[in-house]
Amino acid sequence: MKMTFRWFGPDDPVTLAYIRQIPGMYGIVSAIYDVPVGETWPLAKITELRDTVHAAGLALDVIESVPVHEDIKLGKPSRDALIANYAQTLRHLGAAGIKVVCYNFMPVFDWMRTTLEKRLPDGSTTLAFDVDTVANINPDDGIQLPGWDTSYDAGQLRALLAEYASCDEARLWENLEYFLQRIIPVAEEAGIRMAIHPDDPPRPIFGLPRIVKNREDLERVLAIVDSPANALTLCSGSLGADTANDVAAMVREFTARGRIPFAHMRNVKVNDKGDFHETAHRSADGSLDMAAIMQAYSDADYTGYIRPDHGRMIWGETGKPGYGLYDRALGAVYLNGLWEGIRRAKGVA
Ligand code: DNO
Repeated sequence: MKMTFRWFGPDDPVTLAYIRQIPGMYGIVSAIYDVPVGETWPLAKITELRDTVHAAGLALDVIESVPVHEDIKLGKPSRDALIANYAQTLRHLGAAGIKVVCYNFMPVFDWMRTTLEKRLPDGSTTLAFDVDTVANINPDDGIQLPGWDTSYDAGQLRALLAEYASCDEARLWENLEYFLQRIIPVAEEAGIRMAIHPDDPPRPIFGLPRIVKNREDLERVLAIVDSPANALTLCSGSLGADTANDVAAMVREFTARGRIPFAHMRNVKVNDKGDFHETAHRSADGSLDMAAIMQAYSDADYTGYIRPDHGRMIWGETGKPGYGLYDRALGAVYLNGLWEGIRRAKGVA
């Protein structure tokens, strides 16, 4: 297992020097943030990022994310040119030594929360999602929710949602198939494993289709192209926000098939309705048995990348919600501790 940490580039107040001081830290997960979605990432920008990370004593093997343009998800005629750009980005990433590319296929919204500052009894704040709040929003009136960054204004958002009116789940699956059939051969040649991130939360929102929500969906994605390069970012917190999902069982199944190059570890407190908030990583703090999930990775002798996903805001830290230093660092140390204990008990560390 290789422990990694997300870094948002030179403007991130969480510096590479701080990240390196977290015990057991192998590398960074990052991206190029100043190239518009749909354009090719220049090789020079990628090698500069890699060299910066390496100079700080950390590896850069994983990119999160190379975003997929909405026209590709919608299957518009412009998709071929956009897929060609995406393919070229993968070639550049491969040339720079990148091994894994995380991406998602969620229409319009990436992850979505209804509040970024739910206060927990211990005084910390955290991200939360409330099913009724979202159900009561009429997207035509504009969506004022904090849980997503976007460059769309209200009018553009309305237009985009209107385009998705004719894109149901079946169509979205077709468009994912079209994308993967063209991208996976390029990834194979570039030495890259594409790792799809599940939908977060794992449910339709605002009438938009969502197709990566559970075990069956993951299985179906992998079947589109049966190649190690067509793989998963197994996100415990996203999948675990549906109590019907057994995350440890998914880890067992898909590691056995060699299809999890990258894992996000996050705990959530969830109810059967689908409301949830993010908690500290420890099993006792949330609904997910994090120890059982790490045990599943250990039983597979997992050698892929893991990162602590979001953390709470603690100790007065301010900044990008979910992405402060302190609670994510505690998460990394907790996960490393679990791993050491589990490996020792097995007699392999
Ligand atoms: C949220 C992240 C997601 C993730 C993308 C992957 O914090 O887990 O934004 O990076 O969905 O494409």
